[in-house]
Amino acid sequence: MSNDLRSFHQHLISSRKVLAILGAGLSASSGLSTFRGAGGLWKKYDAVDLATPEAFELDPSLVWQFYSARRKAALAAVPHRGHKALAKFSERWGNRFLTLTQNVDGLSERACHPRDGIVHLHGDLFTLKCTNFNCRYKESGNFREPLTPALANASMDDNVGVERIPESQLPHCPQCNTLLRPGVVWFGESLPYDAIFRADEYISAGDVDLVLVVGTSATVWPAAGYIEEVAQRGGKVAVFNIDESTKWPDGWFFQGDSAEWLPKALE
Ligand code: BJW
Repeated sequence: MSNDLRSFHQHLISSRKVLAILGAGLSASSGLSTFRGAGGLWKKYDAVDLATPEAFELDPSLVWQFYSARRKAALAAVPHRGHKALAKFSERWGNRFLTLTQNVDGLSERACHPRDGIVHLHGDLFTLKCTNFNCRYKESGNFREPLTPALANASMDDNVGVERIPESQLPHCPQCNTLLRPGVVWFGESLPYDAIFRADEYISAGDVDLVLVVGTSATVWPAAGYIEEVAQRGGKVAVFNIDESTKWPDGWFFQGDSAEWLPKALE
């Protein structure tokens, strides 16, 4: 794989359409943890193990503290030059650029990424959903901190412990008083229908000539599948990642911090 910016730029400017797939590594330089590898632990728990319906069912207190700590960390974080470069590129390219983000931290929005140019595959931290299937209450853009007084101590700090919070003191639905959950997509759950629809519609036209793969281990489906799909249809792949160990389809590999590389690549 090449790290030649000149040949990358030549391909970029001649591309009919461009896709970006974003992962947790994009926000690492804003101080947010990744899921796997060195950044993937919260206290003594594996972050991936907490992102499941089973974990929430078993211990909603633990999982709510994990998500509360991440809401706080995301609110305190600031989007960096990489988020901004993607946002500006989206403004310039309009409907010839689509970003599929796996991130739930809201940093792309805070970098002024055009709303119709970004699709949230895995939901977001600031949406709450009722766990009562018959209720269907959903609240977006809830930045209240803490969500309940009992969650005030939830923290990313390893030295701050995890408390056993009674279920009655966790967030509850204002309509039916059932337990609320974070509006994110956990393993085994379907992605939002409109997100899948937009991704499929954009890619299946067959004219995506380039996919930017930013800060993701590309281990989670269907997000990882979109990279392969573009490559199979003849599009090139440009990877922005600090770790070179993953095998990628042929294209460009810009090793290092995506906050450093993206402005050079896209501005
Ligand atoms: C840097 C950096 C810097 C660090 N600069 N880089 C087909 C085949 C096999 C399995 C499946 C399949 N289809 C579906 C499945 C099952 C499952 C799945 O994919 N399993 C795999 C583990 C195999 N998928 C699902 O269940 C999905 N649902 C679904 O498909 O429904 C239908 C269905 C269900 C079941 C069976 C079949 C069909 C849902 C997936 C939901 C994922 N949810 C999470 C949690 C979201 C909420 C939250 O944030 O808490 O999403 S899990 C977690 O992983 C999170 C992330 O978005 C996602 C991806 O992680 P990401 O972003 O790549 O982070 P990391 O940590 O893995 O990587 C960071 C990278 O950054 C690293 O490479 C670093 O090197 C790099 N980096 N600093 C640049 N400064």
